[in-house]
Amino acid sequence: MQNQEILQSAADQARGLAIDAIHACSSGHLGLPLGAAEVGAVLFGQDLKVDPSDAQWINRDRFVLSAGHGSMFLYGWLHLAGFDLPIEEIKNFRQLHSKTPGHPEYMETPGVECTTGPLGQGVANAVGMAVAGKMAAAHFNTAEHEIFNHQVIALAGDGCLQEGVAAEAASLAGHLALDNLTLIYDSNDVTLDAMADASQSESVIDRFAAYGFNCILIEDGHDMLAITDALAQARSQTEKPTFIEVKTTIAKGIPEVAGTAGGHGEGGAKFAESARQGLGLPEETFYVSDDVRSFFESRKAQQVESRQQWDATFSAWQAANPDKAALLASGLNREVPADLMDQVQVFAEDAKVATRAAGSQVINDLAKAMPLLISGSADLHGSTKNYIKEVGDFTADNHSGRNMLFGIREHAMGAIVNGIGYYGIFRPSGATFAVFADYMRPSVRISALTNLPIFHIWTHDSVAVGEDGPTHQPVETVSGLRVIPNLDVIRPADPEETAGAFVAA
Ligand SMILES: Cc1ncc(C[n+]2csc(CCOP(=O)(O)OP(=O)(O)O)c2C)c(N)n1
Repeated sequence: MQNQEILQSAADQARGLAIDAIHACSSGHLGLPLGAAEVGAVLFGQDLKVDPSDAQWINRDRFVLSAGHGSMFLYGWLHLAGFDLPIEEIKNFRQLHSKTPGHPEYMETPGVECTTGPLGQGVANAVGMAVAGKMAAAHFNTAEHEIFNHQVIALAGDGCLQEGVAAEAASLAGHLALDNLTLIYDSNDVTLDAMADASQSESVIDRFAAYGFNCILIEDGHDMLAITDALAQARSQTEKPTFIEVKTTIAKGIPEVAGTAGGHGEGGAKFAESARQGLGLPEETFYVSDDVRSFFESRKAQQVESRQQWDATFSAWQAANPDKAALLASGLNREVPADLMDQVQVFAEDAKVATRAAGSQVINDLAKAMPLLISGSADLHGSTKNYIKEVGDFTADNHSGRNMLFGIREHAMGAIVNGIGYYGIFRPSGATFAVFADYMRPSVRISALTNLPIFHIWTHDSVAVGEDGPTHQPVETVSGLRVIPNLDVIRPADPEETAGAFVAA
């Protein structure tokens, strides 16, 4: 690797930024930004296909920091890579109204793809983005022009991978053979309270192999050549998602806490001065050297140039495919036909139709009016009745299918739907029985917090589900959903109201 020396300086300076930011506010998490600094250097200095001057470029690689507590990792690298995140924002880490909140928040910071912090969900968001990337390629690429061909890369720690939602999502990602997805596992043997072996003893990499991932183990996670090689292998995959286990030393750079649970949080910040000396950093805090700055400036110039080449392809594609171009623009602008209410079935006031049967008719009408509408179910399409007819299922072999078969994975369904929503072209939804909304509640909460253009369908909202018994009777469920801030909960009571509810959603 030609740039190894400069990337090593960048890694140590990124460590310095994390130490200084966390020291300044006396809170935050040092462990991941210091432990995974070389991963960051290779990703942002070499691997990621992004345009820092336009964080919304539609064919960018999506990078998801699933381990959101390590937010200074993301902020430090976005700053160095030349995104619109000036050093003042790094100095304002964790302050109210800064662009550098304690955990990454969607729409607050250029380059932050999604809100993370609740562990595990970011993995499922990344799976959703990878699904959306495949869908976008299937809907919009043509034999002449490839508009979408990016990767989705997520960084997760032990905490994320202990969470069930990550397991649910990874299992589906393997099944769907999402070869555009790479999951990097920051394997540092430490969680928060203790060493990871206090609460886990399975081989995580074997688990991911069983899910159907192409698995790579990097014994020394500070070896940038090994990281470069693994990421290149991931990019050339054409059959499976890739899982890269990177053995790192948590809080590397602060010898007093490195490699221990004491390195996870802000505890090491009290050793800031000696740590900075040990890393070869000058006394000046928030230091970035001229050579590191100019390395990233020239990298950004190259990235902008590649982006311009893509722009030329995109213009040619637009000219050759005006209908596709209009559809893409409508998806990106979250447009909904103004006359949508006129395009769905009208039900008589006294129509004797179950609300979910009415919903089935309406979602099929909506799907005709909105070609980017996606409908999924957690193995209950037969009961939730939200299957879109004649558009096929999204499978490993059919990326243009518009029905998602999530399997019995409600939490992942919510977070994958969020991932498709973050991606920003499709309008996805997921369905299950109302009583199981609680299985997906954490991702519903995030979807509300982030204003995502997605919706959830929860059927069988009645104590009258009768024979199924109390486990299936959603007595308190709707009240519980209504207390989630910014979540519109509509409870239609007849076919006419059902039509209105779907159109409103
Ligand atoms: C769902 C959820 N539960 C608990 C937490 C609190 N928490 C934040 S980080 C962490 C430990 C994570 O361990 P790991 O992923 O190994 O992170 P590392 O120590 O490597 O930084 C915990 C329990 C959380 N953010 N989300």
